[in-house]
Amino acid sequence: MKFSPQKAVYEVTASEVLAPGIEIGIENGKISCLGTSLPRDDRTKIIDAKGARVTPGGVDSHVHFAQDNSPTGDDFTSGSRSAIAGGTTTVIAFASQLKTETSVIPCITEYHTRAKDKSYCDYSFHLILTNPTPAIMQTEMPLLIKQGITSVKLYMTYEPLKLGDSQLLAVLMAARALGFTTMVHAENSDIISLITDRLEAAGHSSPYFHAISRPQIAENEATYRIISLAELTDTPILIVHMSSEIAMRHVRKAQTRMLPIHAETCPQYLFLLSERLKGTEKDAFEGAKCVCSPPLRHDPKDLKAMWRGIANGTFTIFSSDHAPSTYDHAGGKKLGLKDGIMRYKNIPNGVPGVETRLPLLFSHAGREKDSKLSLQRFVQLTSSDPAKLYGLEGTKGNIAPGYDADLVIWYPETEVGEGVVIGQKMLHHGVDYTPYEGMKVKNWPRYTLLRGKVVWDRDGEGIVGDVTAGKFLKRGKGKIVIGKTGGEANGMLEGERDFWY
Ligand code: DUC
Ligand code: ZN
Ligand code: ZN
Ligand code: ZN
Repeated sequence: MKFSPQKAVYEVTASEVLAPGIEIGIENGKISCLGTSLPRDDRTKIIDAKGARVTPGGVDSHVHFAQDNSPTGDDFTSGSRSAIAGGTTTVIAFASQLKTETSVIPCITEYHTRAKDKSYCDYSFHLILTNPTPAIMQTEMPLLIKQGITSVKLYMTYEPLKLGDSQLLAVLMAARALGFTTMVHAENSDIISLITDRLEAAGHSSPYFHAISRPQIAENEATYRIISLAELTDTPILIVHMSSEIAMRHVRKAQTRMLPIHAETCPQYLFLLSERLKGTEKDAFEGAKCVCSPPLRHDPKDLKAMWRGIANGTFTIFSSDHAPSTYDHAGGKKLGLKDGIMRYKNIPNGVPGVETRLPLLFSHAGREKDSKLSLQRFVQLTSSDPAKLYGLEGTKGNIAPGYDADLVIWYPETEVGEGVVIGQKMLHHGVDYTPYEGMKVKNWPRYTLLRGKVVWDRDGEGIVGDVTAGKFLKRGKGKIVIGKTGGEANGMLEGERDFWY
């Protein structure tokens, strides 16, 4: 399908903001106006979206593409292709510093090379900081911010990545001074090591024991600790990929005190349980397909708790944490299977999900009795709030004049009929499985538009976008979505902080 670059009008009957019958006018890739009976001429291309829902293009602010530590996973081409087929038009991937690197500039340059002219959707990077030296924090971070890289991810676990409390504090102090956004992987490293060593000694090493080795208490402790450090330094944070209620409660309590503590969860923690790690009768190692961290939890109650956080606002972001490795490949998940012996410790962590993220959640959004969240909440979690938190407000995540015309048009429900059954065969990622095989969703994006151009046409040719179309997004500083800085921290006297702050 081709569009005149000059002007296009899309009739829609509903979106998160629009009344039925409102048209969306698009010029030069941007939304130019919303209204009824918009002017049109013979160059105008029209999509009739009567009866459909139109939502802003998905912003997936947590994906791992072309990262060194998942060599059999997706690169920018396969990952972004998968993104647009599932309604996501912006991804924020990671550029990962090695512990031995004393400058992050070469790392950023390298990741730009991996993405440039190789992406179907727009993209940016978060920097994974594993060695936050004073020089990097004082000299290089301001430079990166100028270049539009305004967020970092910190790990509290994994030997090659983790930071100690003094390093976490140093980054938080720099974040407060410079205004970048800090994401944190919160799990207690020593708890995991202790259990892992003891499981190994007892001969428990199949994929299921991955979940046993990372109990909720490990997430709970690290979550409370990083919230305390953020509170002390009065710095906003986002805790990524949360999986357990006990940890989520710390977030909720902090938010109630108006602290800027944000949290993210992912599809795997809403839909999958640890029993999946046991694999199949035919092949116990199949459980490796569902190894991710934090791990899948044991009880349906755990899933329910995450759904509560989705609906009640505890979570600011619903991302995919798309971090797959190929299953049937010696260098992928099969690293955990050697000479017939399963060793979960060696299975790369992470599942695919960039393409299924929106359809899975959209299926539960609406006004029906069994809906778990409203359509507006769906848009906040998957598009508008990640755009705000990571400095893309004004460009991405909204259907309003001036914003990029990134849109998803969903089938009118009457046309979907029986819905869509998810299967590896229909997906566009580069890996060889989906953990959602056989799961039914109500809808699938009919069209995805990136800056006014159709890039995904489900009933037509499928992927119709251009692999060089994705642009690097120079992001501004993120906006706090929940709480505020300057709040009164627990356990500190008023004014006490002023002596050193
Ligand atoms: N953390 C992530 O963010 N993704 C995959 C694995 C992990 O530990
Ligand atoms: Zn590097
Ligand atoms: Zn992580
Ligand atoms: Zn991740």
